[in-house]
Amino acid sequence: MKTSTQFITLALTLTAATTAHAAPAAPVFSCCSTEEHQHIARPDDHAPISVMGDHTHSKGGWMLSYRYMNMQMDGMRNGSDRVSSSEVFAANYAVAPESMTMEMHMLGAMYAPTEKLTLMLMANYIETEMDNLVNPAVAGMINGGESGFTTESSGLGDLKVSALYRFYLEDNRKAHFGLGLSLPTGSIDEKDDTPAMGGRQYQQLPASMQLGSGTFDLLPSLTFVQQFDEWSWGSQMNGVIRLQDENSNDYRLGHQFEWLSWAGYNLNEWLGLTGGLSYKYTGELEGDQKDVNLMAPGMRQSVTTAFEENFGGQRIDVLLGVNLLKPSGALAGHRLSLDLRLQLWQDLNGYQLETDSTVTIGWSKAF
Ligand SMILES: [Cu+2]
Repeated sequence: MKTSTQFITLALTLTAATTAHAAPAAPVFSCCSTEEHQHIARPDDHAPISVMGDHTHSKGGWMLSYRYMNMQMDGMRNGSDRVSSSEVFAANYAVAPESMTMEMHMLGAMYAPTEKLTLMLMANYIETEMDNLVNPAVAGMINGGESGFTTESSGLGDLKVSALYRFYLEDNRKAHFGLGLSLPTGSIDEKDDTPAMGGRQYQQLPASMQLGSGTFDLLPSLTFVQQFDEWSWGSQMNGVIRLQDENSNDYRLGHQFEWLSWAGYNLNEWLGLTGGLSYKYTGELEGDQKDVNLMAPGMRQSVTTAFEENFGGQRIDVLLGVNLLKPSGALAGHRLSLDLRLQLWQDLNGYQLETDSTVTIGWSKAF
């Protein structure tokens, strides 16, 4: 009963928490505290595992992490409305994406050379798979009469280097900003067998199936966290700014902006629950994607993902997660986390696959 009351209080105070001084705040910071405080890790030291750059480390602190992410996209939208494949065909496209899975394996390292500065490095390996439907009116001409086909790509993604600087620490509140650089190490030249006049051909895949952005991207962020005895909350704004007008394939992905807030509640010293909301804006792709076919038989457009107007949009997700932490003993400092993002609302430019859910599972160990 006490627990449920606290949950309601937590939810109610989330939006007003900057001004909330309900209890005289004890200096409860652990992972990120100044040296005079005893280091006692707690489950909600970290935001939901899908949030990057949410915490900093004390001077000399290291952390290694592995995350696995699985994103499921199923069915198309135009704006915020669901559309069927026949509606996409009626809009003059020869091919409509049907569903897509993206899996990502992420290896991360963090190191704090000073009390205020934490450096981060993240490398990832991506696997994508997309099922497509072929317009029955052209299936005989470009796909041997088959109603669909699948494309795949896999390999290393873009390497990210970042610095987090904690500029504010007072009582139980802290804030840091981050500045990162995404290096174009991921391939943008992935190809697979796709339908063409006279049968399948090994062709350039559209941007949504490529493994990197192809551009140097700036990754700014600003994070605020406040911890109480049993719970905490935080808020982060982050962005992706493309630093180049086009990559080597003549296009660039849209800029991104995300604002998310979360709350964490510790059921005990090793188990914490997290919940939150995320708003994300993605701009349109710009440019024509080199070597991606635009035309199909009968004066039709090829596939929705070949056209820049079918990229970008806005979305709101709800985040639900668990943080498991071993505070002491043989496995002290090992952390297991799970985070589920579910779509509440999406408004997509043009015709695009909707993102239904993203699961992230992670392990980390601080030294
Ligand atoms: Cu860390």
